[in-house]
Order: sequence, then structure tokens, then C-alpha cells
Amino acid sequence: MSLSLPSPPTSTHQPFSAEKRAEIARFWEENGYYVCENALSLPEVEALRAETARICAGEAGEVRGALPRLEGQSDDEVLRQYLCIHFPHKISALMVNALAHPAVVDVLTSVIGPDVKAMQSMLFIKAAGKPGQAWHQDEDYIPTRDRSLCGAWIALDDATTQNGCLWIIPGSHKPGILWEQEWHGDRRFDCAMESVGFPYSDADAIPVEVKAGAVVFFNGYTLHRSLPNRAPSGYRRALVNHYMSAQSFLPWHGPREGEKVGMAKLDFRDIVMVAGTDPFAYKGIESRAAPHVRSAGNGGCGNGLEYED
Ligand SMILES: O=C(O)CCC(=O)C(=O)O
Repeated sequence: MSLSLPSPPTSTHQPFSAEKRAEIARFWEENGYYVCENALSLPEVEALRAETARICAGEAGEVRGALPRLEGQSDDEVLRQYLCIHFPHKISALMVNALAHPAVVDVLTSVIGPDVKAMQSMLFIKAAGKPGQAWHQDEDYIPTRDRSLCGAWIALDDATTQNGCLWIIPGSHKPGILWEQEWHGDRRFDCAMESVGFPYSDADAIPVEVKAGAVVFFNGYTLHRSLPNRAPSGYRRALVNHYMSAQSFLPWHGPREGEKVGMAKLDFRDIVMVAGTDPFAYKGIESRAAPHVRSAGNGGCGNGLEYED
């Protein structure tokens, strides 16, 4: 990782008052999401956009599945190839910095508690024509033991219904059930499975249209999806970081080969603390995740999953 880059623009975030924090917590409890407008300034957004191009061009470090920049290839041509890069924070100091953005941390500590750790980042580029993600709950993919998972979706472009903004079903976190998942076979969506059998319909969903610099927070049990980017050109970039309470273990991956550990002790320790203290600091930090390209499904999904057309 190169650490010789210019330091990121300073955040202009003013810490929230106790009243504001209580209001955020109440809204979160009721709705399972929260939108923080103007969390990042334009210079901060622009720095993240520039870093997105650097990461996609392979200039920040190795990204599994990414193609090297061809001679004469523009940033736009590079960016248009990708739907999403997972774990950009593993190769970018700026992305690490964004994990602990003061406005993001202010909301996280209002809804999760004082001790918060990050374990995942995803950098959606979602150029025009790229698919969305079918209905899902993030705890299906990142299972916390205490149900404290929270996504922070940082808009790097204005997100609209046309370019594939998030859709959320407010209050859908409340049953605390992880619904069954099925393969959708639908070209509007990428290769991830679709949650089914829940007692809501598409009519219960709201589009979360936000300006660049806003952050959409959503609970790990909240049903959400996004539709394809149907704009004629451009991107719908978003940096999505995931967090949970540092007081809980994260049984995300099985034991390493040859490692003997009981189910109760499984704990993914490739984390970044963003607030408070880590009660399990004595276990140390490990490096397990590596940046890679997420499949947009154009060449098929593999694993026997086929689109219906
Ligand atoms: O940004 C998107 O289009 C989808 C993001 C999403 O569903 C997620 O981060 O869980």
C-alpha cells in the first residue's frame, strides 16, 4: 500500500449533539435505516472518486480479477469495466481513512454503541448498463452474533431511480428473521441470491435518492435492493463500508486449515477499529481479506447459476 499520497481533505463535520444522536437512534430503531445528508464535503467526495479510478486501474495495488490498464486507456474506459471492487481499504490509505470518517462514526456510535469495528468495504462503480442487487439482508453475508451489522453507503455520485439508487423496506429489520434466499435468474440483478418469502411487497419499498456526499446507513436485517443503472452514461459510484459492535465476535469464515477452534470462538479478526476500545485486542489483527472484482454476471455466474434468457 502506498502511503505517500496527499493527505485527504479534512472533514467539516460538526459533532452531533446528544439530542441529535438520540433522534438518530430513535429513527434507526423504528425504520432500520438512516440518511445523513452532506456527511462528506465535495473535496472529500472528489478525492474518493480519484482514488476509485486509481484502484480500478490497478495503480493502488493488486485487485484479483482486474485487468491491467491498456496503453492509452482513459479512466472512463477503465471504470466502465467494473460493477464493484471488494475490500478497497486493503490497498488504499484513503479508503482506510474513509472507514473512520467523523460523520460516519458519529452515526455509528449513535446506533451501534461506543465500540465499533469495520470488517468490509465495497466500492461500487456501477457504470451505465450495469446490474443492481436483488432483495437481500446483509447479515446473510456477514453474520454477526449480536445482530449489530450496519452498512454505511457513501454516495460518490448523486443516486437516483434512473441510475440505480438503493431501495429499502423501512421497518423490515424488526422481525429479526433472515429470510430464505433463492436464485433469481433475472438480468436486472447481479449474481447474488434474492431473499424471498418475507411479508412485504415491492410497494412497501422506498427509493433512497441522495446527493453525492450523503451516507445511507442500514441495519443488517433491513431488506434492500438496487435496480440497474439505466442512465445513458456515467456511473453510480458508492463506497459501502460495513461495521458492527466490537463487543461481539464475527463468525464470518471458518477456521483456517489445521486450526482447531470451536464454533463459539470463531471470530474474523481482519478488522479496523473506528470507535471506542476493542475488548478482544489481545487476539491481535490478522489479514484475511483481499481486494477482488465482483462479478456482474455478464459472462455467467458460475456455480451452476444461469440467467433465464
Ligand atoms: O449499491 C448497491 O447497488 C447495492 C449495495 C448493497 O446492496 C449492499 O451494500 O448491501
